[in-house]
Amino acid sequence: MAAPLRVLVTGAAGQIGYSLVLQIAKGDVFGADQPVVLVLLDIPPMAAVLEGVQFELTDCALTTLRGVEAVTDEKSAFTNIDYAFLVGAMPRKEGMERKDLLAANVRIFKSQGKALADFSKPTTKVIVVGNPANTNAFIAAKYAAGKIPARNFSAMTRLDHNRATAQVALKSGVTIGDVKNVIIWGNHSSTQFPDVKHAKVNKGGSETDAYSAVGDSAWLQGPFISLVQKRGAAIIERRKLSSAMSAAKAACDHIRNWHVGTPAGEWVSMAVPSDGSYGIPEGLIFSFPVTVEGGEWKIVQGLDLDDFAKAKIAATTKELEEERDEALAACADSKQ
Ligand code: NAX
Repeated sequence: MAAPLRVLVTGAAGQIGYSLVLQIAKGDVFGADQPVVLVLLDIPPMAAVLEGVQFELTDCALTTLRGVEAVTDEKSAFTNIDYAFLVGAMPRKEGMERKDLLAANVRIFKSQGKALADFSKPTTKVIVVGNPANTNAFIAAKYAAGKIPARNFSAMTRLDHNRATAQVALKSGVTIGDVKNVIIWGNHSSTQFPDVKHAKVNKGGSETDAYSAVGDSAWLQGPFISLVQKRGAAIIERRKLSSAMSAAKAACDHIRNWHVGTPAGEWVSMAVPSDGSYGIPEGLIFSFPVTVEGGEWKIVQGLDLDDFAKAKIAATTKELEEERDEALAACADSKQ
């Protein structure tokens, strides 16, 4: 059996963490033959809860789980890890302005970026789930630069990708496995652009495009887009809590594809540092269609974008540029 991978989950006392740690521990991400050591980080007031999660993981008696460490300091958390799931973030509190929320998160991700540089490996790979995920990933990458390449940083738009795939399957009357290559462009926010122009659906034994399979262009260009963009809010309204089970599953899908690759002819959506593809400013953490081989992602090139798509992509790019600039200003203000 391979040597264990050291996998960090931050915010591990939270609700996404509770679903996520089990999936990683039982082999859903790295495989049934790959042992893991889980490192759980949360803030000191959550130490007892974290210990409870640690106890439960031990009690799962999993053959793939070779150890669980529950910690509340960054040095212990980030030392020698192979993968980091950065889930913990400052939630929006009543009366908090967007700008205050961004500044609070910039402090967290600046500190964690430095901890990655100081204590992690040059090969460590990072997924940021905590919101604003794209911009938090941008800040963490900035402060880990020099030690860890920017391309090892990503933010999660896989939940949006999975939501879009599921809606196309439902509307086409096929199963999830029959739908591939939807795309989420841009930010993990309501400006994201869920695009099915290049998606393929296997219907009745033959492969067709999603527009033909769904048979309702007006729905795909209107209600479908808002449904995916606002799905998180719809879940909060009903559950009185934000998405957790589906978010944890998506984080596992994201890292599994990064670790083992994407199937031939298929891509997934990942927010990664732009290399200028599709005119997106270099360095912005932007959700693109990507394929993965040998642990390296590649942005899918050469997809045609019509004027509708270009306008949607421009809007989400503008939002990300604004967030990036506000975050950089907050970095300059913060002394830590
Ligand atoms: P919870 O509030 O249940 O848990 C968050 C945990 O993070 C708490 O235990 C908290 O103590 C901890 N935390 C706060 N600051 C920390 C720090 N500096 N270091 C370590 N831990 C810290 O939130 P949960 O529902 O689990 O959501 C976590 C994050 O995921 C939120 O920012 C949320 O907005 C974001 N989401 C992102 C999604 C995505 O698709 N990218 C979807 C789901 C989710 O909404």
